Amino acid sequence: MSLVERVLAGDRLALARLLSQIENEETMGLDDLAALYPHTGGAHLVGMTGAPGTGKSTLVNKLVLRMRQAGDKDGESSIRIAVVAVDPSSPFTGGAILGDRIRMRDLAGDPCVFIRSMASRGALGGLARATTGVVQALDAAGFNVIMIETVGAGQAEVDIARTAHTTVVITAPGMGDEVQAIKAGILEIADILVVNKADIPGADNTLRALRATLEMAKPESYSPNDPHRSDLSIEREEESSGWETPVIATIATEGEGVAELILAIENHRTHLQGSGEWAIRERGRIRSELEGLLRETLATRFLQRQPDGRFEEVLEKVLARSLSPRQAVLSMVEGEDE
Ligand SMILES: Nc1nc2c(ncn2[C@@H]2O[C@H](COP(=O)(O)OP(=O)(O)O)[C@@H](O)[C@H]2O)c(=O)[nH]1
Ligand SMILES: [Mg+2]
Repeated sequence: MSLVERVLAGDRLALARLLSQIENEETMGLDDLAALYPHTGGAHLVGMTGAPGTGKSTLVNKLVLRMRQAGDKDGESSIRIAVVAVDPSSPFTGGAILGDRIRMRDLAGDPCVFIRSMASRGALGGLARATTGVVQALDAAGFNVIMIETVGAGQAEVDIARTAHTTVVITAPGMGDEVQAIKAGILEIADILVVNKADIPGADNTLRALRATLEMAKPESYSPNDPHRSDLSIEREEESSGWETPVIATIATEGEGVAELILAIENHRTHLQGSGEWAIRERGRIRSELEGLLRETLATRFLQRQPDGRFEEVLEKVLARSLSPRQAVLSMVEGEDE
């Protein structure tokens, strides 16, 4: 059996091997991914994003446990869930390791759960590309829900919003997150907002502040001519008609609020599918993936074809201010000097 066939047949070892090949951008793995592509499109992609230490890993762990148990009760014990943890090594994520260890312990041995931690080497763009590939492979392998845990830091959150169908933004009291959230444009990308660590004093304030900010940020109050609006917010505004972003308080360590969060995630999927927004998001997602790949491929190929030292030569001219960056690029593309 080929690796592709084994992955489709549910072979976990084959899947793990394929994911490594995709992460390393090995041609063989990327070819296998292409062969698997027709089998993708079935999974509900759920992005879980927030600052380090807000409790994302703990929460994801509880969500997965609860979803698996609920499946058992409904006689749907076959619900398969994958977790992709994208946690670029950060000097202040001491808690992440603990959360991940607890998660591994609780979920290890469940054949319907698959956890993958993304290695954090190379450029951020490479990581995003690898994550997209890993998610596609898991989708093809038949996981019904794929949770993508990312450390939110502005742009990364926006990128996740483009990768996931449902974006859950996690905050915690006392982290100044209410303010940060607004700065990073988090509210624009959140389909569901979670205030975790509701057991900590001050959680009420965080909840209140977020609800108030959400109320103010309702689409109607946007000025259509606001130059600071991102394209994404415009897209999302059009898409999000009829969905009111819920704000849910949780205590991940106790499992409190977890059932509510699961319900909100399921409601959002139902909303996306019922309103036709699922298809709209799917198109937007694939469009931006295609555009990104096209840009990257063209730039890489172009640079490979340049004579040795050509780029450096042009760079020197820009440094010396004898060419503007735009002129420099045009001169390379058009094969002229000045
Ligand atoms: N008090 C309290 N601590 C929590 C809660 N959820 C998670 N934590 C703790 O916060 C720390 C960071 O959690 P972790 O899940 O690793 O956060 P992540 O970096 O966002 O993935 C760990 O020590 C958790 O035990 C909660 O609801 N209440
Ligand atoms: Mg974590």
